[in-house]
Amino acid sequence: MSKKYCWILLVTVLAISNSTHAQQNLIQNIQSRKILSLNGKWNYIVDPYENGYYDYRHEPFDQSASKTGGFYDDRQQKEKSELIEYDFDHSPTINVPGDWNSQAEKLEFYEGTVWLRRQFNASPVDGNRYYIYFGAANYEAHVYLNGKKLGVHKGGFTPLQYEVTGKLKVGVNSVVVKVDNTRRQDEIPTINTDWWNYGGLTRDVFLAELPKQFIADYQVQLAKGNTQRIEGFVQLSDSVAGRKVNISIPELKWNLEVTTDQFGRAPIGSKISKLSLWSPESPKLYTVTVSSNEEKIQDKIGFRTIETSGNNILLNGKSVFLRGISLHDENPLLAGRLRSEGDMRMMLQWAKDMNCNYVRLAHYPHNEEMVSLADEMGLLVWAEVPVYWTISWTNPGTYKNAEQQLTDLIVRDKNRASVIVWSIGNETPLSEPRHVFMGKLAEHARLLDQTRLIAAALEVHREGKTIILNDPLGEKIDLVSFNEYAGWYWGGTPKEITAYQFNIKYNKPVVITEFGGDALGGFHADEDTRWSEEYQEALYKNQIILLSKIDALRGMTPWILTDFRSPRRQHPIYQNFWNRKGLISETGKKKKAYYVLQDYYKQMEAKYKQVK
Ligand code: GCB
Repeated sequence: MSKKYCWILLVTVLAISNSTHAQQNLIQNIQSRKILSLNGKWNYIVDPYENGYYDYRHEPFDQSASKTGGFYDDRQQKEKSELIEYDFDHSPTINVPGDWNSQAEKLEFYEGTVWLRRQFNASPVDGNRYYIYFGAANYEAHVYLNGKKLGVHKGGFTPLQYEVTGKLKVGVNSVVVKVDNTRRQDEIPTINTDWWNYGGLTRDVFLAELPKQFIADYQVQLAKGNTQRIEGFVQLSDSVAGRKVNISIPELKWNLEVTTDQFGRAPIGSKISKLSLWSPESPKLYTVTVSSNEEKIQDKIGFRTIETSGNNILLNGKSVFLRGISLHDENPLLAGRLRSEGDMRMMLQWAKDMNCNYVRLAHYPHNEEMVSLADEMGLLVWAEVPVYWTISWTNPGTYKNAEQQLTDLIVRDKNRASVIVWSIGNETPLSEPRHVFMGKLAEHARLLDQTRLIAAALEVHREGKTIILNDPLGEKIDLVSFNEYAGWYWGGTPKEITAYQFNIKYNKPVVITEFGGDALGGFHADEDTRWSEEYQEALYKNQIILLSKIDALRGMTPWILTDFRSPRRQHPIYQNFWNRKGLISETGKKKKAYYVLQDYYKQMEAKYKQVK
């Protein structure tokens, strides 16, 4: 049995087992099913002492059926003598999707538990199946429907879903979620990061109605390095053999019928011709239909290959230079997580206007809609999990959590042509336990997807004027990617950094994941003055000179497209809780360095047009 097959079986078995309180595996493209949006106003209760979860002996209410008092019961007073010390109906509301920090002034710095409640009407149909789906909840979510616990999920940037078949009432239903964004050492990410810890239900929430036996998952992609062969699988929700499934691309008159095995899985492997390949210049997406006896769903899928060969990155067999920029999932203009398609388009359009063909969606999975937009707008994507800085390398639970988040990311976005890189982490410091942890993650990513590149943003160190990259993880990954802050954290002023040389151990394409420096938009001075736009501009000019010394340089994602909020950044004049390394300020104004990168990318675009 191939490794790939093995994995798919594992996912399938987990997907269908419906154990209480466990995260269930994700249903592919659930948005395209019949859904009832649960976005909108949710009532919330801020609960710093977790009063709605623990009794006065600090024992959870939800561990004992006889205990009352848990806020998840969403109780209403029936008798005038009845004591209930909370009331969702009279509590304030916030918008979902949306983090709480940016929606209520008193919650700006809040890290802890908030209860959120939404009521909705349902009229469940016998024989159909129902799932409640959250695009993301940061960080730990306990989910309850009509007072019954559905499950607990950890990880702030990947979806969670629970089957609620048989648990919905005809009429009014109440869904209550306890969301806790407390930072903890053993979690992913850990306590120390450089971004705002936005808590809440930050992405779409909906109820999905599916037939009894539905299409749980599918993968329809080009085989590695082969532009004429589609490979993948369709997975039904139940382990039923002999079911026919049809996959078609009507525009190409391409049709394939496959049959499920005893696991309810039908492998796909078929020749295809006349495909217009997906690329940033021509982001062609085909409507792909997947249908079973009970269901017919559609997706928009692009087809491309991605590989490395020596120092080159080959997109559809041709060498490509990745003209990129890093992004956080944050709208600088409103300060908060991106909430709408408009927010996401704005960010990606800013990148495109800078002549980018590539974005690094740092440092955690971004919204799946963002990745679909990258497909549509023609931007290649580096996707990442929040294995960031110094996490608990020896804790098995921490590893399991990281692996789960990586799995969920890959399961979610595996049909997106834009995604070419799975990144397993950022700036993780060298040590033996870290090598073991990261090595296992790299192998896991490779097991899940052999068609994309595996990478991580590594660290460099210096000896004299030499910048050295010799992280052993470099052996296991496909790109040499590192963050390099010459001219900001070390190396003197911008004009001094061109004296450095590189010593890079690996013969692989080099894609720089970060460089940059802070500039307060609108602050002008000479190029040696910290925080000025001129300093940042000079830094970009000299970084480009410095990095051009690397023969294998095949791309970069400087840090970062826009200013973003971070509690670490405290200078009262220049930062005020903003990391100012953005090329665009928090008011949307382009800084001088934006134009340096824009010009450089224009040149690189012209240069790589000539390269075969
Ligand atoms: C880094 C981190 C990034 C920070 C950035 C900075 O190396 O990867 O998350 O925000 O540096 O501004 O220092």
